[in-house]
Amino acid sequence: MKDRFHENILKVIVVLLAIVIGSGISAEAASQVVWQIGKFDQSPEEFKMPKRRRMVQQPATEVVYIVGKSKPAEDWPAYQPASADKAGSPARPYTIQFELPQAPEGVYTLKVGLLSRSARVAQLRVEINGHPGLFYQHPKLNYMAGEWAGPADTIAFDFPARFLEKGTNKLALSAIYNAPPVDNDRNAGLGYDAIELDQDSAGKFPSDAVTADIDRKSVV
Ligand SMILES: [Ca+2]
Repeated sequence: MKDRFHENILKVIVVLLAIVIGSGISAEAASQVVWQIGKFDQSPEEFKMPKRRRMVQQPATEVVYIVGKSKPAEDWPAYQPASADKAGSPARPYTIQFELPQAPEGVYTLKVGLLSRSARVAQLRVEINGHPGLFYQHPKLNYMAGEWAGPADTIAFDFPARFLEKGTNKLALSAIYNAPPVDNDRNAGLGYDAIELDQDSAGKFPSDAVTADIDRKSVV
């Protein structure tokens, strides 16, 4: 009888161990954050604000944000003017530079939280180490109170590990607005809420899905 009791206890321990190990494996397979810039809170307050705290065109300076060194409040502007803001001037990309200590593997997901205060909604151009894609926003009204409340959208897409490399990587974001400029409305551009790169190291990316995925939303 006593032996059977011990046997049952042993069975329970084995089952519990299996559950713990199983949950550990599934946790490892889940997506992990590689880096995040800002917070997804439908506000650009953590970023570098233009003068008078309005979402207006900022001086055209080169933006290179180095993950691990740069600070959102000092190095990433809350707003990015679109290409047509100034009579069709070319888009100035904001670049994120980051290091990968290991060879990239699996599937990566980029999430870009955007805010807009203009009816002229800019498109987001993303270039990952030279691989371009163009994404259209579908802003939803944001009813959060505050000076910056406005339509918001988060663009998220997967891309394969082969877009990245061990060592230094560059990801460039641009605001594109191709309609003719209108004198009384120069506010087409992107407001940033947060940007995040995730990795699912166990994920598999279908070999023909990149083009399909990016083409669905882009005209590069
Ligand atoms: Ca934010």
